[in-house]
Amino acid sequence: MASKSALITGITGQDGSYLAESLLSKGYNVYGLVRRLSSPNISNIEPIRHSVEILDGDLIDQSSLNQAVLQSQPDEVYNLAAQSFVGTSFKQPALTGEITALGTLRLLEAVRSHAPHARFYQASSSEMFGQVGEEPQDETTGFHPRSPYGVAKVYAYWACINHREAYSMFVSNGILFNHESPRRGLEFVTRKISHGVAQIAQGKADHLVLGNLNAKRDWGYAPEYVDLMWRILQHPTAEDFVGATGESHTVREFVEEAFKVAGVADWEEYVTSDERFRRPAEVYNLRGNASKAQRLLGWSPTTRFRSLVRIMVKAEMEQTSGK
Ligand code: NAP
Ligand code: F7E
Repeated sequence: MASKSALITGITGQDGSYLAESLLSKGYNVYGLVRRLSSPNISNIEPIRHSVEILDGDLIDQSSLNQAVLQSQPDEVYNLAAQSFVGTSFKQPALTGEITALGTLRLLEAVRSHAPHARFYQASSSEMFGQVGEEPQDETTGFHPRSPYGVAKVYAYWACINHREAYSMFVSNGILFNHESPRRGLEFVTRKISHGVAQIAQGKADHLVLGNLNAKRDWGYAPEYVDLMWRILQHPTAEDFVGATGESHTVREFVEEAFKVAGVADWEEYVTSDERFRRPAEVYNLRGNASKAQRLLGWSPTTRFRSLVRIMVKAEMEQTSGK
């Protein structure tokens, strides 16, 4: 049987790079959409850059998406590209809407025109739940987004369902809770902490400034979540699934555990909280229920909170010490 082809938008990001590796190991032909930057940002895909086909394109530009779909003739499309940082979405709300909301619609339209039988995965987010009215959150929980990012993801989520219903396309949402790794961007809180703690442990920094230490998140390990994305598209019918660990912890607990792993006592001496890193509207508490994914897809994450912190801090200590 001929190999399947997959088109990944956001291949240079955390999830895109893990997903590309996973699909290559399954024998897929992998195409990655990459936008033009003044300095290329390909460190995450450096080891596999010769095994994947890079296509120029931007979620803001319809014709580049049409071309990417035509060139790749995908069996599966994974839409992982987004302006994905909630903090920036408050500063650049219209750009976030252009990329994260309308960009998804543009890609759906490109697939509808040029590969209507392709299966389409949308990177939906627990940030859509926002100000939650029930705990834990699952596929039936209502949305109350609390940021321009969350609002844009709600638009994209419904655009996907509308294409599924209006045009009988195979479009599925993965509503994934936070998932992290050493490839996480430095501005996200887990990586900011693991990086900051490693710097402090090695005497290269003497403090770490954060925002709201009381926020709670359901943090999982990214490589396990890209496996869920693939499983969602192998399911016989297009449906939406939550991906989560079912456990939530505060930012403060993440900090405490990270200092413990790094072997630095008295974390409170190094960490301060500053308004600069607080958001105009906060999502205080998220915890997911992934029992549908467990039941129908056989997916359950195995990396728990303390192992995740350990993976991230150890990777950072090695990098910071130049090993
Ligand atoms: P990420 O590391 O920030 O990666 C985002 C990717 O999108 C990067 O490859 C980026 O390219 C690309 N991109 C941004 N703007 C673009 C544009 N205009 N056109 C084309 N590509 C563009 O994000 P991630 O953590 O891997 O997350 C993947 C997806 O899942 C995102 O849609 C995110 O919103 C969503 N999500 C993430 C989580 C999580 O916890 N990680 C949870 C739920 C949902 P550059 O390298 O050029 O910047
Ligand atoms: O913040 C608090 C902050 O920026 C987590 C994205 O992948 O997951 C991510 O969004 C929490 C928030 O991630 C700092 O206020 C405290 O309550 O790491 P984050 P996020 O906003 O949860 C979802 C599921 C996505 O879909 C998004 O794309 O931590 N916090 N102090 C801080 N956050 C940051 N960034 N920096 C701080 O100093």
